[in-house]
Amino acid sequence: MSTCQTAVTLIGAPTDIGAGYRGARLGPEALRIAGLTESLSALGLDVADRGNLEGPPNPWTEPVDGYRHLDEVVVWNQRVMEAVGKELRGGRMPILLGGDHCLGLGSITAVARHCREQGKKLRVIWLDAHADFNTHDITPTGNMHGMPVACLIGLGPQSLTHLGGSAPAMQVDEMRQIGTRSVDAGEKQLIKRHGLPVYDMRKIGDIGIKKVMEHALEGVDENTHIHVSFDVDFLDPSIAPGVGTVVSGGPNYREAQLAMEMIAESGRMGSLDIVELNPILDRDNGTALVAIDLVESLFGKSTLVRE
Ligand code: Z70
Ligand code: MN
Ligand code: MN
Ligand code: MN
Repeated sequence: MSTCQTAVTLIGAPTDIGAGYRGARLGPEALRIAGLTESLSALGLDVADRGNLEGPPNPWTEPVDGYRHLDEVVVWNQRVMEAVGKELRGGRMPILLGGDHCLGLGSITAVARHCREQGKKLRVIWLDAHADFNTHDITPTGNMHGMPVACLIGLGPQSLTHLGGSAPAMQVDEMRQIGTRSVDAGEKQLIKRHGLPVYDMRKIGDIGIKKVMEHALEGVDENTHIHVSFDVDFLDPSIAPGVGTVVSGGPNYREAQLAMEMIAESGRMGSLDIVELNPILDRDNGTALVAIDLVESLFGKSTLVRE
């Protein structure tokens, strides 16, 4: 086993408050029904399922000043931050079951604070078709699942950038984005201006997933906490159609699996989000099953014949 903790806690956050489509609120149940607890238990992990958090319903209203559902997004993220922080303080590895990706803000804010308190280095591995680096003045949609990375580095409304008390929660050089292939025009400029480390699909095509992951994990040592934020739309739609926004040209099964295996081999994963699964758009819960297979790889299930 190459993980640093064997006690993990599932935290459901059944909301699509930040998304452009409804259905991600069903993600936690879809993952449970597909057997997430059983799969992780079979790998020898001590799994606790805390059930689902509660939060405001999705009013499904139009954006105001470039933010859709800002007040509700703040409440959901506060609850996620508290729940994730509690597990970290208790020495267990939190696994956030989204819900849409706006919740990565609350999750990572808690993780970042924990790292500062423990004197640990933080590395966030953001697996996603999207950069989620929009701000209210450049967003084409107002959907807040397109903004958590910007908020984490201090670009956004005070209520979100200061969720954990101080801003920013993290520095841009603590982030590595993998699999990026759908970025808005203004977002591209902002990525450039802030030097956000992005390994897009072109890079994966150029040098391969193995080298990309070697680069992304460079500098990780025994004092590093890796947070993996796994947006299921990272995967190519041919293997994972059950997400709100499919984007063609993503990692295939084996590329994704190798990425997960390499993270597992680092032995430093300390927290995880599984977000944007949308069973309404899925077939036979197949995307949840694929996501779980890949999460098994994150926790050390290996394809090596001789280990
Ligand atoms: C677009 C926006 C998005 C999904 C994030 C898309 C954002 N850049 N979509 N996650 N599924 O609206 O900001
Ligand atoms: Mn995302
Ligand atoms: Mn995405
Ligand atoms: Mn399985």
